[in-house]
Amino acid sequence: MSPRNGSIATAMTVKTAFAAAAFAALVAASPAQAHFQLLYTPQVNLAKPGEVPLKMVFWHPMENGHVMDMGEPEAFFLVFKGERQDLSEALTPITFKGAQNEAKAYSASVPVKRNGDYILALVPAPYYEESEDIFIQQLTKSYLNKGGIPTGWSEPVGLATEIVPLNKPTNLIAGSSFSGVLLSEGEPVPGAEIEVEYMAAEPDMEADTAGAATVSPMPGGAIVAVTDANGVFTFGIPKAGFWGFAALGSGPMNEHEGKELSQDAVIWVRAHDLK
Ligand SMILES: [Cu+2]
Repeated sequence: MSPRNGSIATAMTVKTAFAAAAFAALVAASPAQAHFQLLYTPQVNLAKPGEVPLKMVFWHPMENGHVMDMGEPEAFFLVFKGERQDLSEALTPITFKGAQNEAKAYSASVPVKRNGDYILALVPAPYYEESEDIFIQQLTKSYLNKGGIPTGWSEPVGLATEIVPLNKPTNLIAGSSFSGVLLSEGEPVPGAEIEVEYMAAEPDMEADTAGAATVSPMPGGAIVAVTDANGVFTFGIPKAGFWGFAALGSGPMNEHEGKELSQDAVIWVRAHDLK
């Protein structure tokens, strides 16, 4: 709109609104709020056999922020009692709607029959982050358990980089702590930064969208822990819900299509209130 077609005051108001929207988008995309690849289902402790619905979204889940387009994943599988089962056929493209935008994401339905731990792993396609001129690939794990029987949640699944839990990842208590060991090509990574994020806006499994965030991002930016000499980090879990831990650039691959690649390790764990 130009001032000739309306009052100068109207034009100014429109301009101010545009500037505010642009600023909001800039803030949302700032690296202070971490991107996290989701591999999500609301119910991780299962009593009965059945099909478990999963959502894979590349997102800023702590503030229901900007959603990024996912390409076709390179791999999607589960490990049950040491046996790897390919799930790539189960991937279905969806559109996920965040508070600010919508983007390409994936859903899947995974059959769970026997008791034990199911380790889910997703190797997404590298994502091009224009603001940083780099590719990001977050190798992501999450966990299901059926029947309360432990059968190997503490085992690595052989990703190029991964976080291996040292506490049962489906059964943490809010107020206790979570420890993990960061591996790159199977070896512990000392001195690595681990970003921590709370899933404040849990996806709606029917609508492929999310409600308002239940908590605010931290005023000081990302929550960070650092791995010790043995590649181990620990974080006190203050609240029930899903917690994500991401090691940035811990993987062996550092280039994709001639540009820098950040190959990250992400793990999601579930904390419950002690009632
Ligand atoms: Cu981001």
